[in-house]
Amino acid sequence: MSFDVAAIRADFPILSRQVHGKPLVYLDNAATSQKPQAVIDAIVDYYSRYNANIHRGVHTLSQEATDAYEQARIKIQKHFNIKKKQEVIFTSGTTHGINLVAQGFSNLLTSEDEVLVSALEHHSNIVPWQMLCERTGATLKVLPMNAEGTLAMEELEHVLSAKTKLVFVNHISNALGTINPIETLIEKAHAVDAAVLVDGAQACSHIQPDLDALDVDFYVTSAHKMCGPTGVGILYGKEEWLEKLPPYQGGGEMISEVTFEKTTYAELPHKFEAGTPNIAGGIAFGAAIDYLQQIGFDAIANYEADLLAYATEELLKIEGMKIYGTGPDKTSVISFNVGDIHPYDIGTILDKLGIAVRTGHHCAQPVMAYFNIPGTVRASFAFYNTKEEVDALVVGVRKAQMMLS
Ligand code: C6P
Repeated sequence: MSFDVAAIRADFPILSRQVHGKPLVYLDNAATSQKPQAVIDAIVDYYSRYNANIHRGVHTLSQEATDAYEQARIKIQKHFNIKKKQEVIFTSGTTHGINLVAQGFSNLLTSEDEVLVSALEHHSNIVPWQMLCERTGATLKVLPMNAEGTLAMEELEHVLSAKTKLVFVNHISNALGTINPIETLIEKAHAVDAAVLVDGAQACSHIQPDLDALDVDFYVTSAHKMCGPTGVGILYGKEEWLEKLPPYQGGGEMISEVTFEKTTYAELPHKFEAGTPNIAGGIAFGAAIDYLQQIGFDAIANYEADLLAYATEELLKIEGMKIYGTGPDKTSVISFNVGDIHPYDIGTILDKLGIAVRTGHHCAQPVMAYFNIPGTVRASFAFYNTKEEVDALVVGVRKAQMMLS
């Protein structure tokens, strides 16, 4: 069956709008994806028909809301091939998940320990660990990158040792699109008894990770990158780790019993889910997973690979085009500069043409520092983008180049 991109686009109401009088060409999918009608409907349905707090009420609405929310957890569990449903913790997104784990390790590290971060990380997967090191005295080591924008795996033996207690790496780099060799990193980290957290924020819209097969200790992602709503995501953690970590926040729903003398905590996953969660968001996350599964991740990967190859070829025809992130394994992200034109100027002209890209350091300043640039223009493609939109981008960049040179 061929990939019917026109039918898919019809599922996304926003894709038919105009920006500055031009059809929207949305190429900022790495920042956040657009939402299909099925996801929008799930949110409207919850608020119109069964809005209620969960896990608390005996009344029908509360039970319906609780069922829908817990069904979404099970959908997520199955999607990521997670062994136990209590290993799925709802969060507000990737940043929340990483901070939860980093905070949890505060009493598990000493000044003798080391933690290892990759050079390709988003600030969300650097700063919480730096804060952890400040609290514990542990040392932050960095696995360097190379000119292709891939990890310098040959350096691993110099930065990973018996002192390493934690390794954190993104599955896919948001700044460059590089797919990192997480299987190898997990295996090598486990060989020295270090736990691994993988930041899957950029991965889960392109591939379907099998977390059981990966044997990863923690995996975090955000629904909004996967056609779901903002303000919701998951932390997966192996049960033995989640049992070991203390609660992140205290409050309602995360307790078993409270007295003024002592509080005991709820079982997983509730121990980490204090307060009223983003109920509509969790339910709509489930709807987003249904939607993506119905399209199929093999179909998505094939279509996006084709789009990436076409866009790379066409953009490279532009004089002065420099693409950052040229490794063999990458997803549909193209980070580039043209001559010495500032990325912001290109982004502003593209916007006038209805084309949405991200410009700047993409919350990955160490990656930009490595290339000695202030930032890039980043075009990030989703399965609902088309070759015609790639052509519009290429025309737009040429126009910007003419105007700015
Ligand atoms: N990257 C981008 O334009 P949140 O904001 O918590 O949903 O995700 C943070 C985050 C963590 N790790 C990676 C690899 C990411 O790409 C992101 C979000 C967006 O690249 C917004 S900065």
